[in-house]
Amino acid sequence: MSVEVERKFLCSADTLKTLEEIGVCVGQREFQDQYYDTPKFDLTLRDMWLRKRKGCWELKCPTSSVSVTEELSGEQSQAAALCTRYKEITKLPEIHLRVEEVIKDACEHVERKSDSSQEDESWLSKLNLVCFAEYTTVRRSFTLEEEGVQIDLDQADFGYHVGEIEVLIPEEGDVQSALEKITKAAQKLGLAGDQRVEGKMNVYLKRYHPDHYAILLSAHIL
Ligand code: V4E
Repeated sequence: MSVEVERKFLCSADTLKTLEEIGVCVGQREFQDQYYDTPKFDLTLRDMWLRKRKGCWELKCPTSSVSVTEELSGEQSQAAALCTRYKEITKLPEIHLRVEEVIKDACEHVERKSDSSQEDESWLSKLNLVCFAEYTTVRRSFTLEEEGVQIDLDQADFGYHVGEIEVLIPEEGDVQSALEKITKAAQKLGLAGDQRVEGKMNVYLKRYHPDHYAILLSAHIL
C-alpha cells in the first residue's frame, strides 16, 4: 500500500511556462470519478474517499502516523500544512473491510471473496452506499528531474483547474524527504508557500452539494 503526499497549486500562465521548461510531459489522460458514501456521510466524515475510477475501486483514507508531523521543524511543518497525506487502497477485499468497519452498524455483512470482481456492485447497496459526486478530469502529467516527483495539471469538467505536486512513498516511508522534494519542486515552479489550495472535491461539493460541504467543513474535514 502506498501513501500519496501531495500539494495542490493554482497553475498560472507563468507556472505553466516554467513547468514546460523544466519538466517532461509524460502524457495526457481522461478519467471519470464516481464518489460514494452513505446518505449520512459516514465515510467522508471520517475523511475516507471511496471512488470508482476507470472501472476500478479506490479508497483514499488518512494515514495513521500522526507523530511524523509532530517531529517536524518550523519550516517543515509549514511545508506539511500545505500538503495532504492519504493512503491509497486498491485491493477490493481490503476496501470492503475498511468500509464495512466504518459503517458496520448500518449495514449487512459483505462477503469478502479474494476473487471479488470490480463489476459486482451488490456490496454498494448492502452498505447503503450511493454516488454523491461524479466528474471527469483531463490530466496532463509531468515529471521533474527530482526523483519521484510527479506534477499533474487537472482540468475538471465543471470548470475547475488545479495542479498537484505529488510524491508516492511506502506506508512507513520517509515523509520528511517527500515534503522536502515537494517544497523544492514548488520553489522551482515559483509558487508562493503561504496558501492551501482547494481540491476538485471542495469546489464540486460547495457548488453542487452545499449541505454536504457545510457538514464536512464544520467537522474540519475540508
Ligand atoms: C482526499 C480527498 C478527496 C479525494 C480526492 O482526492 P484528490 O487528491 O483531490 O483527487 P485527485 O483526483 O487529484 O486524486 P489523485 O489522482 O491525486 O489520487 S476529496 C477531499 N479530500 C481531502 C482533501 C483535503 N482535505 N484537502 C485537499 C487540499 N485535498 C484533498
